Amino acid sequence: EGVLPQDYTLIKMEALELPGKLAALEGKKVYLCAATLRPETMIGQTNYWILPDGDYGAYQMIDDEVFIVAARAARNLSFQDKTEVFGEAVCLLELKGSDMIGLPVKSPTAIYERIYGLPMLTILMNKGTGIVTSVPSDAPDDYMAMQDLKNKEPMRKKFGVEDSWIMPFVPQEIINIPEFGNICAEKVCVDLKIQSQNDRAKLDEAKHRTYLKGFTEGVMIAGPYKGLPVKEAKPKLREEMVAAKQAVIYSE
Ligand code: A2H
Repeated sequence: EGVLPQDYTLIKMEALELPGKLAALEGKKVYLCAATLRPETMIGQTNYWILPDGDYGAYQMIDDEVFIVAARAARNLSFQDKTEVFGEAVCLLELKGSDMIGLPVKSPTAIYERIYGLPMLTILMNKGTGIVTSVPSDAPDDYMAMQDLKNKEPMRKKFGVEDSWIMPFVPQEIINIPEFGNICAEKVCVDLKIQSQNDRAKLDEAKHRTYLKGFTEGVMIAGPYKGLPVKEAKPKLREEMVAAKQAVIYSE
């Protein structure tokens, strides 16, 4: 890490409405883009995360598309042939993360066809796009951030999160890991008695326990590659999403 560039898959989540400030983008195809290392888990998305105080922007990309990402990511994309002019990302609209709370999107391959933007306080604005897609079945950070919002009404109130954006959504069984069952993130968070999304040391341990095992021993139990090992399904799903223009490769 830090030596070789990280190769992410940018998942293009299509904005289904353009309320408030976003109305300025009316008539355009607008995508919120989330960087992931686990494209094979996208079937299990339940929501996406943004940092409420984070600075984001809507940037003009090629093919008449608009990407909502952090400025740093837009600049990187401009050097990866995703903008009209090399090295130049045109910002159409500046946004705060809070502008996206409750914004519905349709995200590729997800079982839930309409998912919502929710606050996560541990998002790093200098990694990926600053937008993270949430798969609480397989990502301990996503699982704990979801638990925090479901269990803490004051937190929902503080960020203006409506119950209908979170309560109906539950972790989906998408990958089996022999040692951890069908919802590995929940199992590991419970085993380690993790209390919240801010329990950094334990969450790092949980990630460590699940990340490698998911790849080496995980088997898909949902989606088109049901029955296939994760390490075989992963490149196939990534390539399919890229070919279908549902995702782009992004490195930083
Ligand atoms: B992963 P690495 Cl199912 N701030 O995607 C905080 N976290 C971020 C981020 C940001 N700005 N940008 C991306 N991420 C998350 C899926 C997933 C991820 C699963 C399981 C594990 C996992 C669904 N969330 O990551 O620091 C994204 O979450 C565990 C490593 O570059 C991205 O992949 O190694 C991962 O962190 C990138 O982490």
